[in-house]
Amino acid sequence: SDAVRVKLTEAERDSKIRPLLENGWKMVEGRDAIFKQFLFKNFNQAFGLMTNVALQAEKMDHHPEWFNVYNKVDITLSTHDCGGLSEKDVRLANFIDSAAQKLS
Ligand code: HBI
Repeated sequence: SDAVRVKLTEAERDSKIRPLLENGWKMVEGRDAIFKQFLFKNFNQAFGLMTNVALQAEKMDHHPEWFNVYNKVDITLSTHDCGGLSEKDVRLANFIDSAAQKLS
């Protein structure tokens, strides 16, 4: 739906983005986006996260910008449809945190 692809308000950022920032996500400099680096024990766990997230992202039609080397996965989330953070980023970020917890 289009309703979840609109930029978050300040009040929504306080209730929905702040908890993510308290859980390891960072605001990206110069861009309305969030970033988190995930560190695993090995490549299998890192790629396990990417596999779970890829299938969910496709279902949501909301795709991460990401970079993997061995046991590390860097993930940036933003919504190009609105040029910033939307509810979709919140939902995907929470899915990613939960998937990462289950793996490690
Ligand atoms: N993924 N992160 C992200 N942001 C978007 O705005 C987006 C997407 N995946 C697909 C998508 N938009 C489609 O709605 C089209 O814009 C391709």
